[in-house]
Amino acid sequence: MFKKILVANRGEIALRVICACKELDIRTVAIYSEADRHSLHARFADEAICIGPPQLAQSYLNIPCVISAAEIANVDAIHPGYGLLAENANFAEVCEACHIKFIGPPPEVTRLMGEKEKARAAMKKAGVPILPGSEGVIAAEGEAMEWARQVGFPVIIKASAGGGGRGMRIVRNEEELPGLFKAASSEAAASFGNGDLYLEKYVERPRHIEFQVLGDAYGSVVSLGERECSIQRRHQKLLEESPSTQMTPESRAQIGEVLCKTLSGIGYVNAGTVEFLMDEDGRLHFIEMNTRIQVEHPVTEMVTDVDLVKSQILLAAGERMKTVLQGPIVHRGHAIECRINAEHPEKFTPSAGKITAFHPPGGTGVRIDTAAYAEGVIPPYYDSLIAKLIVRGRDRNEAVSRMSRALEMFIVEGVYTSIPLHRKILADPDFRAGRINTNFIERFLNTSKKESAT
Ligand code: MV4
Repeated sequence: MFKKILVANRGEIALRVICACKELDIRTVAIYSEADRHSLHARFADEAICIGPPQLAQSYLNIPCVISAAEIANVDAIHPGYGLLAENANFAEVCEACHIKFIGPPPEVTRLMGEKEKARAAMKKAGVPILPGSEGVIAAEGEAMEWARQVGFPVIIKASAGGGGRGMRIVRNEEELPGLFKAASSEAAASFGNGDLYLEKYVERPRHIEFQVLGDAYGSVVSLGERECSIQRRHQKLLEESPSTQMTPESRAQIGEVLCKTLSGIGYVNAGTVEFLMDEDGRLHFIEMNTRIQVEHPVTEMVTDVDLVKSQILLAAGERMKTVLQGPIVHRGHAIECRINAEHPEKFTPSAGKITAFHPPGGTGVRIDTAAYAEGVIPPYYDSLIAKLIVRGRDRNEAVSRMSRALEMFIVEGVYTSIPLHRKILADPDFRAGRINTNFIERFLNTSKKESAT
C-alpha cells in the first residue's frame, strides 16, 4: 500500500482526499498557493508545500512545480481530485515517468475519452446507445451539411476536445449551418487549440443522467448506479440526486451491465463517470465520459455506502475489486446534494472575501463537504464552490424535507451564496414532483423574475 500521497488540489476536494488517506493510514502532502496559506487542506495534511503565486497557471496547474513537490516529499502517488490536472493525460504520463502512481485511469484511456468523437465511436462499437450523428470528426462544412440532412434537424455541433458545454452550437435548419459551423470551429480552435468538430442529433429538454463506475487493474468494472444532474445553470450543476426518479432497478442493471462490459474491454481503471442524456421518451443516449472523481460523488456514497475516494486509492495501489468493495453493491434510500457557491444571487458572479459567520447544519442524514470556516477568506482566483451540502433520506420525500430544513439552518455571512436560490429550488412544486430537465433553472429564474416584478 502507498505510504504517502500528494494531493494535487485545493478546497473541499483536497480535504476529502485527506480524509480518505487518514482512514487508510496513509501520510498526506498538501500543495498550496500563496493565496491558500491559511487553507484547511494545508492545515490537515501531514506536510504542506507552497508551490507558487495564486494564479492557477503558476501553482496548481504548473506541472514542474507539482512534480518537484512530489519528488521533494518523496510520495508514492498523486491524487489529482477534480478539475485542474485530473484529466490531463500528459500529467499522468509525467507521473509515470517519475515512478509516482497517478490515481486515475491509464493515460491512453484518459486521452481516448478526451477526444469526444473517439469516445462515441468506442461506446457505439461496444453496444452502448449513442445519438445518431457523424462518424468521427467532420472534415469540412459540406460534410456537416450531409450528416445534418441524414440525421435530421435540429442537430448540435460539438468540439471534439470540448465537454462541459463549451464550443457547442445548436443548428435548427440548413440556412443556419454554415455560419454556426464556422463559429464553432474557430471557438474550438481558440479555446482548446483543436478545431475538430462532430455532430449529433439535438435532444430537446433532456435530463442529464450519469453513471458512476469503478474499475480495477485486472479487468473488473462495476457500476454504482446513476445520479440525476439536470438542475444546472450555464453548465454548472447546482443540485444532484440519486436515484433518478426515471430509472428502475431493471433499467439501472441493464445499462450498468453494458457499461461494465464496454469499459472492461477498453481497459478502464479507477473511478469514472459515464454521462447520458435521457430524452422525453425515457431513452438514454451516451454523450461523454469523465475520467476523474466528480464533485457530486457523495450522492452515490450516501446511497451505496461505498467510499469512492478510498476505493480510488486502493484500486490504484493494485487491490482487487472484491477486496475493495467487501460485498455486493446495494442501493438504499435517496440522496441530494446542493452545491453552495459563493456568488451574487442575481448576477451569478463570484463573491470573494472574508466569511464572517459560518454555521453548517447537522443532524441525522446530513453531510457537509467543505474547506470553508468562519473568518476564513475566499480568494478570488479559484472556483466559487464553497460547500457541498448532502442529505440522505429513506425516500425522495424525506431527502427533500431534510435538505429544506438543512438549508434553512445553514448560515454563511460575509459573502453572497447560492443558499437562497437552493431554498427556492427545494420549495418548487415541479422540483418536488420530479418534473425536471436541463431547462429547469432557466424556466424557474424567468418565472420568479416575473413574480417579483408584479
Ligand atoms: C447535448 C444536448 C442536446 N442534444 N447533446 C451540454 C454539456 C455537454 N456535456 C453536453 N451538453 C448537451 N449536449 C445533444 N445531442 C444538450 C446539452 C445541454 C446540456 C446537457 C446536460 C446538462 C445541461 C445542459 C444544458 C444545455 C445543453
